[in-house]
Amino acid sequence: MGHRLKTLGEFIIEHQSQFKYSEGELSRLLNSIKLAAKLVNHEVNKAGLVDILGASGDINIQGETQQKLDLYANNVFMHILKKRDIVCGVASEEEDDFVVISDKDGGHDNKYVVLTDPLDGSSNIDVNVSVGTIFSIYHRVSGIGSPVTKEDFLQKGREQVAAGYVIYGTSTMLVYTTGHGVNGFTLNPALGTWYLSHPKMKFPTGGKIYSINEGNYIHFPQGVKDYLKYCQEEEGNRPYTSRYIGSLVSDFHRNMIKGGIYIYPTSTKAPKGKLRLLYECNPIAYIAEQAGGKAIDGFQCIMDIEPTELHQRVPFFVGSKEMVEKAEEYMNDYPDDANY
Ligand code: AHM
Ligand code: MG
Repeated sequence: MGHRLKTLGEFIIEHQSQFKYSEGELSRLLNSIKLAAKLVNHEVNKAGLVDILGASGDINIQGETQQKLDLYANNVFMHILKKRDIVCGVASEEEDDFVVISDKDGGHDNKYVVLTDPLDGSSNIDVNVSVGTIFSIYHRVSGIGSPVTKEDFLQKGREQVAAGYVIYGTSTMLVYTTGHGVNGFTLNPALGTWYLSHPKMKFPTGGKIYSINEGNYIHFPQGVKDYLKYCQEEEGNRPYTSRYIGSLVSDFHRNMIKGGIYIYPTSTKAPKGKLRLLYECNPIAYIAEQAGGKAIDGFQCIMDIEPTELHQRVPFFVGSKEMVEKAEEYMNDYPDDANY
């Protein structure tokens, strides 16, 4: 018999000691995330079958119509995170404000906060295209024994103790880091077990994929336009290949495996970009750096940005280090664009 594949549960236990501050809580927290991911996966896979599809009609704080599955995923993650005696508060892209876990639920004595985009790219569900869950975990800065505060959530990405995403794709994967590299686990849906399928994930060198919504070209900053021209030039290993799913987790995941850059810049339509610093960019940036890549807002590292509000947006350039650095060079030709 060949060697047996390692499961996520085994992996978490083996690497328990690498978690900063943790006395086993982070392992339990990851265990609860893998359970929530399975529930969401099950529901996402049924999306074409049941009448859960389509807009639920509610508008979220950013004025976007929420899809029913967004709400479902949000509820699952909220519920599972509340009930584990680990988390003192949760902030979600789908909630207007952060959620305090009450003293009754033991929340005041818990050490961690979780920030999540429970179902990113949900406009893709109706058309059977991959979506994802993104999560980010911090140690609280406020004192144990008190309710969670906004400051616990407004920490720089550098302070993350773990981050990851689930991709509901042709197969379902959970990819995460605790600051000791990036590992990817694939779900065997028949058994409900996650197996270590992608150990120590790293961006390959010599990436050739660029991912950007080029329909917005006319609204892009000049540095981005110049970089796109560079991507399309005939020279060395260029022109690059353009690939854009419109689902951050999927675009990022492919680029990490094949080598590439994802860009969601500022534009005259979205002067601060579209993606959210806390729920989307920081966790993806942490994974990118841990996989040897880089993530910037065009000028500075995403994880060095001091957050000022929960739903803050930032321009986002993430992927293979040398590609992001090349884009950064072009951005630096227009230093005024750093003041977005
Ligand atoms: P969402 O959080 O409302 O789903 O928006 C985020 C998504 C990303 O997954 C994706 O990369 C981007 O929005 C696509 O935006 P656009 O359609 O403007 O290209
Ligand atoms: Mg999102």
